[in-house]
Amino acid sequence: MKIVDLRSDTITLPTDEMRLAMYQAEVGDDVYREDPTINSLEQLAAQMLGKEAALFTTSGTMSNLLAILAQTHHGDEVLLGSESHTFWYEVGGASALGGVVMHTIPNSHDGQMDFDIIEDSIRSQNISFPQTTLLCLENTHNRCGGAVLTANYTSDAAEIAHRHGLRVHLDGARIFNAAIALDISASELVSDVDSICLCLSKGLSAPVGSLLCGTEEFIEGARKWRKMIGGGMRQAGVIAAAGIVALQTMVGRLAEDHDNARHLAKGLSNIPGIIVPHEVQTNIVNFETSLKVSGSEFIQMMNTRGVKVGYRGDNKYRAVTSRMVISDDIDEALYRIDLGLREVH
Ligand code: TLP
Repeated sequence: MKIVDLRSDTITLPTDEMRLAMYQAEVGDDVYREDPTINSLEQLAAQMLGKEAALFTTSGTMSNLLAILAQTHHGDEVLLGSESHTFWYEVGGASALGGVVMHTIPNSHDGQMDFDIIEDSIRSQNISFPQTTLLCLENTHNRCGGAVLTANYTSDAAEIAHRHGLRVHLDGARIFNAAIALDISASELVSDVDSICLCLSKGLSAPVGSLLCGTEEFIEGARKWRKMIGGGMRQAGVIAAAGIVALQTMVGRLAEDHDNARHLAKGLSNIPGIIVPHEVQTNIVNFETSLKVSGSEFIQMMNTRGVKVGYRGDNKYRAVTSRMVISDDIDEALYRIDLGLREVH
């Protein structure tokens, strides 16, 4: 039985072209800035996102942490979405290591935060208040089912932040999914944010890595922080090589993942007992069940039928499409889920 793994797009395996590029990569000591492959990857990412410079990091979590460390001071306040990845899944690193207060603003189901609430949350000058110095956005929005923030939304949010002297960081782990869904260039989409991270290891299928992008000055600061937290790598061109292939060859095909996700969402909503609450915009499908089975029973039941999805608590689930699942696999998963639920009823 073929397993249909819909837990995440992080499960994507490197392509043969990536493995060959890794084998052939020219390398050097990156702490001395002498790894030509890393230098090329950083230049390519900066150019694709329209920023001056980029820094290769081990993960999206590290990039987001560095963005906060390099743009705040200990004790500052950071505004971020109540459903943001940084708030939920980065082990509280911004507070633990950066000493910042994470002030959450409600995310609506489309990943947006209300502009009035953002503006009202920015602290005035008062001896008793922390200084609000950074606004974080996320595009596409993971917990909000891969929702896309438009270029206008991003610019308007950045305008509010900048008017009050804040900087803006965008968690763009899946920024190319957003750009493809909106049919605009990624650089246009992020032109008004000060820093952005993108991930190579999700739908783009590279085995490791993320890039943090912004001004030369910001990246120099982030590079120093990266060294402090042990992220200064040596001949890491062997992994950066796969990242170059990812950026050069894997962006366009993300549209296929979006088509598969829409197909999955449509099929799921036709199964009695399953609800897909919101329109699917990219490669993440959030769905809910109104069944008597518990979440863990549902997951177990799906596992025995060779379908893997993520559990989000409260009878809520996540299915993510990627290069590892083709359209036929989606049909197979739908068939197995339908069959399984009929047996439970
Ligand atoms: N997300 C993972 C899990 O951590 C939930 C996934 O399976 O989706 N920002 C966003 C928006 C992300 O979705 C993720 C990973 C990260 C940052 C962190 O990236 P990594 O895993 O490279 O640290």
